Amino acid sequence: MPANRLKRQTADRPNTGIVHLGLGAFFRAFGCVYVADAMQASGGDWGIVGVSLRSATTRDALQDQDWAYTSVSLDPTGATPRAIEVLNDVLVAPENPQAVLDAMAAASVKIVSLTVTEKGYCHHPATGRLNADHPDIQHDLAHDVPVSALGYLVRALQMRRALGRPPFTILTCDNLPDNGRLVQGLVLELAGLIDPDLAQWIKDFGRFPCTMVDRITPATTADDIATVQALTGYHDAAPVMHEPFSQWAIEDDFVGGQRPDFAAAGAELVANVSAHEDMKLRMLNGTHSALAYSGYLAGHETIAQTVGDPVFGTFARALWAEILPTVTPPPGVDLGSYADALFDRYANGNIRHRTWQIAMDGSQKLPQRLLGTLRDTFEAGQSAPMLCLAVAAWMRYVGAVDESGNPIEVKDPMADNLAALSDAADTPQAKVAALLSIREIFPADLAGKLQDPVTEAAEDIWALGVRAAIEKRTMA
Ligand code: CS2
Repeated sequence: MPANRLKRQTADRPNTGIVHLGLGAFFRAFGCVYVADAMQASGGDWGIVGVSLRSATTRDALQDQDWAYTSVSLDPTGATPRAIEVLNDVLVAPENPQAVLDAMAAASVKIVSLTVTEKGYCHHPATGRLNADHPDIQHDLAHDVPVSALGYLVRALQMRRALGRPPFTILTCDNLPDNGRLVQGLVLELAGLIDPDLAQWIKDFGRFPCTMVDRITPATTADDIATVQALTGYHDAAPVMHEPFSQWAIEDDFVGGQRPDFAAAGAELVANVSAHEDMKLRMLNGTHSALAYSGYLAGHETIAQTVGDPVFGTFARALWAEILPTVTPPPGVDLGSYADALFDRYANGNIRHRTWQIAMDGSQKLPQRLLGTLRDTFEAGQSAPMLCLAVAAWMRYVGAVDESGNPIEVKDPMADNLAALSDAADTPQAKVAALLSIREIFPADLAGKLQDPVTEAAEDIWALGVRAAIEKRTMA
């Protein structure tokens, strides 16, 4: 271990009030920072136990640092590091699932928060219903010791009920519409299959606030570790790099009203978060995905490089022009200014957010990022050539060969199925028809409306390349 290894400085260690499932870079750059700020402002026992549902990497990196790490805010001209000391432990679920359940059932724990990504909810993206055939759900129905995030939630709530303890609040921080309602429905569905009385108890006493989370946080790289060493003089094996911007809107609905003083940390506590959520999912995540597929195909490695290419910069603006009419702004927000601010955030050249990273899991992301917007646009009698081009770019991308003929490593739970459907079809038109037939992503009525405009875009992408296909539309 390097002599100058980062170590926790504060002896004071609040009790654990939060267990977080899915401790990736995003939550360490976001939720942990808010909780640290809330405790600094108002105190409280809100120490966090992080849980990795798969790999031991984060635990292995952080344990020699006594769970401290550096959060680095990157603006276009510089970097500001800050030590975060809010984690009390990191557990690796597959190594010791019972330890995770015990942590979640502890009397001091009031909140279980989650960032498990879209696919971690084991649901059908098009309907929001539980995918009871999912292998992890099948496993969790057959065994007391779970593997899925939903399984952990339900089994830990079962333990709490048996122990006479109140449920914890389930605080989802994933980019899904009505994320609290969604996880509530899924937890109740799974609990109902295990024990209907348990489901009723969760329904009566559980709380599932919806949230809108926002901070661009690329995956940490080896270069970032070297940057932090140069900045701070110490070695941190797992820093997190993020933009300065941060926004958290949370429905103020917690079991017994118990939560950190999030408002003191700058979060917005609201009665209903859906306007914030729609705006962010459609305007940020929707354009992020559109730029990720098209930018990747055109050879751009990061979002900053993509929007720095004038054709794609214009594409981003043209996408917002289509998206804006479908969004109801949250009180006091001007959507034009919001789009301008997004553009500046994307253009921040110190943030190396890879198009390949954002392109992951498109089958789980498209419905809430692009397809809801398209549905509303068609219902209003309008067309949306840019959004249709984005869907076509995703179709080109999941064929797993880029425009120079190189293979693409497509990360998606449906990757094999997507590639097989694409490969079996000879023409762009046939590929579009085959992919639109996936009902888990495209409901039949929407698929019908997408057929012609997406085919038109696909024909141009396959014939001219994505960049020229965009140019043809934005110059028209
Ligand atoms: C991105 C998001 O990876 C992705 O799909 O669109 O992680 C995005 O950076 C965050 O939602 C920003 O808050």
